[in-house]
Amino acid sequence: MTVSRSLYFSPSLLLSFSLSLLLPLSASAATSPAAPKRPNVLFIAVDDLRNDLGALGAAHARTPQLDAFAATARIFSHHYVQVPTCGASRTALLRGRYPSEAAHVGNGGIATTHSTWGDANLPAWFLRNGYRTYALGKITHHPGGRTGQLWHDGPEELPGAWTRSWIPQTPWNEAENIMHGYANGVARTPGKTPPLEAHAGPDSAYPDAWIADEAVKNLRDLSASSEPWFFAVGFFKPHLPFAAPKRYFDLHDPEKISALEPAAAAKPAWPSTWHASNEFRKNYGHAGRDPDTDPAYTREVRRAYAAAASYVDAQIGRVLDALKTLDPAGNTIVVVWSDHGLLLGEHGIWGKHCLYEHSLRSPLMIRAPGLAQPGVTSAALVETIDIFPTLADLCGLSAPATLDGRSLRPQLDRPATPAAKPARGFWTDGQRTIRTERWRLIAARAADGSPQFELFDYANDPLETRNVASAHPEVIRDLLAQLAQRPELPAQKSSAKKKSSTVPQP
Ligand SMILES: [Ca+2]
Repeated sequence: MTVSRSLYFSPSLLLSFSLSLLLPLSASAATSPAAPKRPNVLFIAVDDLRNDLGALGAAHARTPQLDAFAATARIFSHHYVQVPTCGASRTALLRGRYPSEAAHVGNGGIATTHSTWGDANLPAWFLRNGYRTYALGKITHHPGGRTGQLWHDGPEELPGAWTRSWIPQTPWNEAENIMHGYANGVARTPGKTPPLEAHAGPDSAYPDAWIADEAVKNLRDLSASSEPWFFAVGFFKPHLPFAAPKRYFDLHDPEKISALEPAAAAKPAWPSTWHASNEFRKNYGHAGRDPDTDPAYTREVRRAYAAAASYVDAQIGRVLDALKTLDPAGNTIVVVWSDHGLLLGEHGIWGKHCLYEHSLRSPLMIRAPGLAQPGVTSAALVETIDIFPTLADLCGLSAPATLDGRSLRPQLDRPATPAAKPARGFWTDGQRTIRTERWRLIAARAADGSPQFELFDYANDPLETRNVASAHPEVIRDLLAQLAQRPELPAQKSSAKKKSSTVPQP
């Protein structure tokens, strides 16, 4: 079945809308019934969710709500983020651009560089185009969008972009505590509290149920609005600590958590960009246990992550159910996105902060009114920077000339449409990667400053167990030439390989 793109936001309707803007106010009001309201957008951000969804083929996952949503949406099985850490990935999302300075690969990229952006960022762009823009929960690096003490007050992280940016009042009180919270308002004690928690209590024992409550309440208010709205709702799980009500753990039998292939779990034997998993190992207390050497603990950690994913799935489902009631015709554009993936023992890494496949690949699903072939997966390589131009396109807005991404309308119209470009990723120390359908090149510098390459051939090695750089110099030349089309970021020393107590945060 082919559905005309006119079912999205038709150019003719857009023209009549634009003309109405040129009319005097009274005349405009008189003709307003003919002026279409632009589509609303519900943007759901999930934190640290890798492609472990049933709808993405993860047999062990228990994610019924997102799977049901996927059946109504375009599923992008090969979506790649630009930077594998929370704040920097969200910087790329909101700018719609690859990192172009060193600050853009750190978590402070929005706060320290937004003054040069103007309104060329996703929420400001929608605001300027007549939308009300809302950010609830974790949308930028600081949940609630404040950068002061405990992220409670102080300067806005992204001024002039949001009609409102906030977190609900909860037992965790401060934004920094809600980000890493345990059950019933307990805050993390860095380096001491555990990475896992199963609490025999209701969903509201953890923050995401509060986010869902607040989202549902505000969706009701927004649905009565005469202005179009862009509502970004940011959930916290399955980010560390892997914590959820016990009933979500009960969905996952630890005996059925499969072990990784030994070659996939091995620390790279070649000169590599491996790191020491400091966020996992140093920010939490493990009571002497190590998932690299203790198979029972490996299963516990992987099970807890799956449980946290099931918990956030249930909370997202509540928001999607409310939207279904409020907008039964499905006129709202809905995006589900995660800011990056996570390695759960692959390459001997427990975390993100690297340029391997599972760190950069994360869920992206888009539902638009009139979507052709809902539930069909697009395997095209797409990137987080594509979301801004896609939403502008679907809503009939022009897009800033500065955007690096491409609208995904071709893949929404026809899921078999191939990728428009490779996927690029960036990390500290000047590390860069490029992913094509067959290859991934990670370009870095060795300790002595010489170039260091990791090349993976997914056609023959989907688990990234062999670095074949020395066998394919011509492939490296070609991929480096493509990488060179983007500016190289100045090397910025990462703490990831050091024993410092300074640990990359989310
Ligand atoms: Ca994250």
